[in-house]
Amino acid sequence: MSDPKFTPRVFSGIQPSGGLTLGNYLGAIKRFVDMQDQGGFETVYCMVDLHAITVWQDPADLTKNTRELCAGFIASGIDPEKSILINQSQVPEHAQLGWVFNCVARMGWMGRMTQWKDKAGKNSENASLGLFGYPALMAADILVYHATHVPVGEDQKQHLELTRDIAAKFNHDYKVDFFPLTEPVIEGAATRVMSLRDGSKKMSKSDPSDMARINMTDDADAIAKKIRKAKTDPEALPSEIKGLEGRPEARNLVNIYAALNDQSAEEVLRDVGGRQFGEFKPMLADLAVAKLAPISGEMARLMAAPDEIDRILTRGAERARAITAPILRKTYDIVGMVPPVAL
Ligand code: AQP
Repeated sequence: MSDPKFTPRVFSGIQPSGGLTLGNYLGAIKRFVDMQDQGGFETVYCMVDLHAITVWQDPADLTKNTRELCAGFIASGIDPEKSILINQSQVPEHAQLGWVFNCVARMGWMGRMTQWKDKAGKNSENASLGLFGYPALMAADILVYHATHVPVGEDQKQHLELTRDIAAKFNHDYKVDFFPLTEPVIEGAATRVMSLRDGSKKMSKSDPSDMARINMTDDADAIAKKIRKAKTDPEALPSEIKGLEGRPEARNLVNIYAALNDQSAEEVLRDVGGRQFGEFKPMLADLAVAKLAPISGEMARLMAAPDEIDRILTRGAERARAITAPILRKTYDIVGMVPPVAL
């Protein structure tokens, strides 16, 4: 249960580090839309461009990907009137609180993050300082809104735990009860969509193989081809979940089907148990095209008017700053920073 002292507020973000994938859609954006529409929360959704540059981004691609991500949010059902839609760099309080949290978080905490280990790999001496500090900025993204809930995919669980650790350490060190202990919301049949080529690897927008992922901008032919070529095993589908044990690729396709069709994996297996992949894959491809084609069509329409996207983001930043500026100022007061005075 979240602390009743805090306004129920949802924050989540996605990096404009490439085109949106089906993993981002099922693991994150679909949940963002649900939380917006269910009511009871203020919702803030962000294109985390400052996070994206922790690894090299071509500037023109970053601009395009940020606008395309914004189009993807809106085409998927995020309403910029109901939700606050922003890109991180237009709301400077994210980076400013991020600096304070760089001074609260400990090196040892950061070094234990699996995303850091995965992304820096063996060449950590050559990784950016920003990549190491990524989770402190992510904590600031969330806590600069006093967000109480954060919908994310399974891979972000550890960063959410660190966000709670940073909030707790700040509150403890300064003897305040200022930052909430945010709840992760990791729900649905596809909290971890896997690569279509390797069931042990997450589907990722930066995977070098385009066949490993479904992009939200893929057309019907590309979607059907990628699903047809997806790695599977020679067995028929089981009728019960336990029959998916040790079959990560089969499990992944069933989970994708379930999430796209708003069903549980159990329900899907009840219907398709006993069928071969030769039969199931075309069913999945038809479903994916039916669900994704309207979104990609709407994305293309929105991308044809980039000025309108820029206006939405500028307006979003204005609304966001009405929340973030007072929270940052109060943080600075707690830390002991001298405030400006009227001249
Ligand atoms: N495969 C996935 N399954 C379920 N959820 C996923 N998410 C990402 N991939 C999957 C969720 O999408 C949100 C945004 O993620 P992100 O773009 O900020 O960073 P990421 O997790 O690093 O995503 P990618 O696609 O793997 O990006 P790159 O390749 O740039 O690192 C998060 O809620 C995440 O859980």
